Amino acid sequence: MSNRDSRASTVDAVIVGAGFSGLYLLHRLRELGFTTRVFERGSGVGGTWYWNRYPGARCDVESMQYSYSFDEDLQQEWHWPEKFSAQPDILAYAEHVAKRFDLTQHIDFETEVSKAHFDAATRRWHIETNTGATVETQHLIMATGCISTAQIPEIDGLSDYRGDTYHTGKWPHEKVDFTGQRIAVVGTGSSGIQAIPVLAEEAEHVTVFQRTPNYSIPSQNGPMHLKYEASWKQRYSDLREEMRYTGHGSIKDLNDKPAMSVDEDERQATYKERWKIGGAGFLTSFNDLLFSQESNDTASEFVRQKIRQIVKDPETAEILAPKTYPIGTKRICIDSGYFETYNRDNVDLVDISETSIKRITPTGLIANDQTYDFDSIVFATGFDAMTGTLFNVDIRGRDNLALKEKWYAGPRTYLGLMSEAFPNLFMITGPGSPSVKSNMMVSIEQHVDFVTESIVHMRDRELELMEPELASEDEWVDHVQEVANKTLFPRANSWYMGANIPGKPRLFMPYIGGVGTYRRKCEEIVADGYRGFRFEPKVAAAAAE
Ligand code: N01
Repeated sequence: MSNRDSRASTVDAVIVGAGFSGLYLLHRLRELGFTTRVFERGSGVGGTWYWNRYPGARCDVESMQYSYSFDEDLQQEWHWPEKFSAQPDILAYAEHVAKRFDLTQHIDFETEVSKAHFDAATRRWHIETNTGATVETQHLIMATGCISTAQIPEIDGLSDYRGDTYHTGKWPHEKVDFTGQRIAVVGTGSSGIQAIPVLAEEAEHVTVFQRTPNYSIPSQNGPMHLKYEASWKQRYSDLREEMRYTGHGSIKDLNDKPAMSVDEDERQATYKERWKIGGAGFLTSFNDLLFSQESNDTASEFVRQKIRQIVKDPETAEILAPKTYPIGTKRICIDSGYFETYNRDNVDLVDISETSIKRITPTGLIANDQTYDFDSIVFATGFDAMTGTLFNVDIRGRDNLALKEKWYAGPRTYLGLMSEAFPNLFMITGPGSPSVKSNMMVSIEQHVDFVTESIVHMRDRELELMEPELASEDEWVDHVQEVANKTLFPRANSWYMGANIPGKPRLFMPYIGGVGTYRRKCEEIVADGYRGFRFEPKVAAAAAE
């Protein structure tokens, strides 16, 4: 297909987003001979890694496991410089993939899809963008990511502030120089925890405003060991296959014992060893940390003790030590020298758990009845996760039903892939799938393969529409909650629960039953003739029957 054809106004599939989901989708669909349009709001590929350019941004899944598996040459040839990759290296990888598979020329950059309406008469989706482009498509695939709508809280006075403001998830492309500046950081989730140590190295003074403390485990990051890299590359295809059927889509050493089945000495020794290794594997120190409060308490206390040992000022250490929710039920953070940063003379911590920020002033902010002046404010305040980006597009299915309306009490999907009344609308890593509770690369590849194989299934059988049965969707929605309710996750006010966005329904959005379990379910459903989905033949083919 020529470059001009890819600007066609009628295509087989529209893909929204050119992150890792969109790129792989584009590659597969083009390989299979489908016509496509890809719309991307950024000026380049990479999705999350295009936007989150804040200082210290890094992936907390190991580099050898956070990459595509679909091309053997690609995975053999690519070299990751560090055990955990920094944002610029991951973005360079996304750009390399786009170039290597000749994808970039087929993407409309700086173009946001504003409307997507299903027309029952033509059985096509009608797409409109902010640039005025309109397209008719049979299939619409939302590859828009789960954490892509950045949130700056509505604080009084924000528009009057005369200094510079930043959000970690929408960081400028050019280097921001904080040298000599007094800066505020609001938010201590994964992004804040990664950015604060780096900002503290550069700025004259950093004041951190913390609403809820977070559990964080050191990454113990370092240069990639060439022997380690070679050991992965020798067995890459076997290891990738193993990853696909694990609990979280990555190979971690799960200790298959409950925490309380061993004595105190063994428990402490296990946590110490895991802390030394670093990374999210701390949560697999025992097999019941996310199910048993008693077991979880032992891990939570271990981390609190570590914080008390690292942070020299006991009052600061106590503010940093999380006590109101079980470890792991808000996304575990992985850091490089986070708690140590509070031993620096140029870093202060302000506890706003009881009071919140009262207002922003032209020169700073007021919190706890104290006035602070800042040259810049960095918001590390998170995202309207999983549904926010989908709702930013006016998506309407059968009978003009808005997705937002259908999901007013929480997302309703079958397998996190489709929603009834929205034929041929697919979501990559949508709510109700393992998505953010997994190694995203593994879940992305699985969903892209599922979607492209479904589209081929339809083409081969002259089917025109695919849609979940309402009963299957209802059953799946209940199942997602049932599985989550057996865990400790609902006990935290996390973005997994929608708790960070005022007015958002409170329910656990991802599927926590495990990446392998989920994958097997999908395989069984396909083997059983796409159980729970219904298809409609092409109108002409139907009439001929
Ligand atoms: O966002 P968050 P994030 N006043 O929502 C606080 C992925 N990620 O960007 O906890 C004051 O976790 C809020 O406080 P509270 C990863 O999946 C991955 O850090 O709601 N504070 C919290 O402290 C991650 O989970 C990587 O009480 C306010 C913070 O802002 C997800 O992205 C790196 C506030 C937001 O934390 C999101 O992480 C980075 C207010 N009005 C991100 N509103 C890696 O791979 C919010 N906060 C390593």
